[in-house]
Amino acid sequence: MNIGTSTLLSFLLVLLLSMTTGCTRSSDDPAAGSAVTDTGGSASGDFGPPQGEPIKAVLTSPPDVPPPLNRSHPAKVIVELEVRELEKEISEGVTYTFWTFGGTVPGSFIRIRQGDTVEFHLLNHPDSKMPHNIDLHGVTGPGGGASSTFTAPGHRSQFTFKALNQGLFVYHCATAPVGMHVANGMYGLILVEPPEGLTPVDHEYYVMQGDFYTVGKYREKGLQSFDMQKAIDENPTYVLFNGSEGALVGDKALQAKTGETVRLYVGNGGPNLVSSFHVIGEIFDKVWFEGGTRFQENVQTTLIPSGGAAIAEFRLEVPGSYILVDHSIFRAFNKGALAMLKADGPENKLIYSGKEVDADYLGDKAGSLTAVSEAVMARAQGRLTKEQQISAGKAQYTGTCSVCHQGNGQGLPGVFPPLAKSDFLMANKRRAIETVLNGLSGAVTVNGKQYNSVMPPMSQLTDDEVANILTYAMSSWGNQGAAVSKEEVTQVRATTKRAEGAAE
Ligand code: HEC
Ligand SMILES: [Cu+2]
Repeated sequence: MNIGTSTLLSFLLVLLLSMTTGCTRSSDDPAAGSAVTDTGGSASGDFGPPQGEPIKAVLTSPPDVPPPLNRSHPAKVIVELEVRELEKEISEGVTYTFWTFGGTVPGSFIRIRQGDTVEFHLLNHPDSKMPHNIDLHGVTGPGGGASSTFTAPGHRSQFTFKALNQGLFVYHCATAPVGMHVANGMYGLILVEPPEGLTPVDHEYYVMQGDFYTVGKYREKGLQSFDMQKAIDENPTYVLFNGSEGALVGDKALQAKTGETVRLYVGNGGPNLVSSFHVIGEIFDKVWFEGGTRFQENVQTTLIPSGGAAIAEFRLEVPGSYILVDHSIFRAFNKGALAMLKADGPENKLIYSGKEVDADYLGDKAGSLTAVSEAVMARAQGRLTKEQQISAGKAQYTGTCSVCHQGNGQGLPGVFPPLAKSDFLMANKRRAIETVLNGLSGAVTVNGKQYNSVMPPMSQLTDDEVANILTYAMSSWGNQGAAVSKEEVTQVRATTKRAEGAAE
């Protein structure tokens, strides 16, 4: 067969296929929605005019999801979403002015049914500085609502759409500069349930990833402003679930019991990064990839594009802490893309022998970082005490230094030198700072014993963090040293060269 015939044949095939789908998906046929197409997926469709009294949509803040609709007919649904520009915590002791849909990042979760007619009201709080609008990916029509919803501060706007397609959709602000509005947290999820609803599960949670760009480096304290150049370069300072580092860890972790099934509605607001979404220690029994109609089974990591979503379902067999990460793993451990799901219940040693994942994976995120922010506040007010530095340093020593030098500072014989009663550490403060910032290699003698190994540079830590960690180490386990100040660390950083490949 020559090229000409095969091209012609495939052209005819495509024509034939589009004619068939054209019939089953005819939008003015009320039965179209229930028609099963040969793709195995659902049809888009109009289920006729709304029935009954208008319903006000229940909106929830993350990680909560509105309850299932359990409705068997299309309705008129009223959604009211208010934009607020709010200064909130992005990490312990770090704040950022977020632009939000409903006061949270991600914005309020919206849940409707395929075929519903949605009367959408966008309100922009009078305290806002910026105009905003909304583009809902679940809307059929140019701009997804954006052109009808441009709303100045103190104003409101309204438009109506019919939800023709089922699925899990992202919504976001699309006001220029679009990237900046999205980077400031203006996104959320809208679930369009299939007509028959979704299978009941024990827990439904709302988790959404986003990348953030601040002028200061990761965990640099205080109010941080948006860095346009970093955003253009796609070089985020933070990659986060639910808008702040630690939004879903410790006592804010997602909760479930063994034997229960969890359904995660996971979105990615971007603006730039694609997420490799993974739950450490779990396998997704089902993933409705890209938020669409069909599911894949037995998935380890699912890709969630910027401006996309996925539904992940799994049953919990073994109790413990499960860590949600973007498996582009530096984002999890150095930019904040880490959340937690805690499963309570009896051990199941046949499936897993036990041992907590916390210490292995969480590091300083396992504990509370309250002491850290207290120290930062105290320093800002010029009343930082050595005791506050020690408490803050202890929290940060855990997970940063303790993997090698051990929690009790004893090190490991022949491998990692001790910090406890270390003559090397205590002899020279400047050298101790240099060791942390720039690493140490070659033969060293500590308390009469020789070590010849490599300590990696830790210049990714802020000056505050280095000062607090060293103050803690030099005042613990029998050591009696003076406090190390942030200024001393700044001075050493300025006057020494970073090791090759180390963070700035
Ligand atoms: C990956 C393992 C590792 C980590 C993490 C690590 N160190 Fe080290 N550290 C070493 C090794 C190995 C040496 C010895 C290097 C050599 O032999 O030249 C060392 C040496 C030192 C020394 C000098 C020797 C002594 O015992 O007094 C100090 C001080 C020190 N580390 C402090 C820290 C602090 C503070 C942290 C956390 C910010 C830290 N280290 C994190 C492996 C590590
Ligand atoms: Cu906006």
